[in-house]
Amino acid sequence: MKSVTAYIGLGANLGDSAATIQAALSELAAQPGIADCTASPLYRTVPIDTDGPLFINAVARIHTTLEPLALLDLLQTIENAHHRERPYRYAPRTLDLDLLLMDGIEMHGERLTVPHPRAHERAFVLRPLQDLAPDLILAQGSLSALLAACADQAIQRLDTV
Ligand code: PH2
Ligand code: MG
Ligand code: MG
Repeated sequence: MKSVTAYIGLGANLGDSAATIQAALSELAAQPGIADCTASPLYRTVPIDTDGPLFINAVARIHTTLEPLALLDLLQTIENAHHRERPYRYAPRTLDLDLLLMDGIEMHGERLTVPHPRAHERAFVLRPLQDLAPDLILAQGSLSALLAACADQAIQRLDTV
């Protein structure tokens, strides 16, 4: 496949979440078929649609020659390497890597839906995405308009000195 731009959402709320997100970013950048990995700042966020510890979230932009399902396999391999467990939906997790967007790709499959069906209503995705791509427009609207609609979702940028 020709190289396309894709955006990956990273989240964690078990263990040393910030360290896990940083490690996952390095691992992602080192994969064959992935180039030019650029990370947003990290954010501390309140859990949405679930409870449990606060999350650390970020978004990465990559260029990839991988097909969507091959990229998903790779993301799940990295999650599993960080001992990701799935006891129930939205359970606290050591690492969650979600394929958010992929240039020119729209798919609705059993394993994977792209664009991510809930990205547009989650500040923990939209805010770091805005850092990487301020002019990006999703099907549901501009990032700034979508962010204004989820202003009630607490999110705090971590200052990396
Ligand atoms: N992920 C979820 C559900 N809720 N809330 C925050 N703040 N961050 C997440 O990454 C997150 C969530 C499902 O994957
Ligand atoms: Mg997720
Ligand atoms: Mg996930």
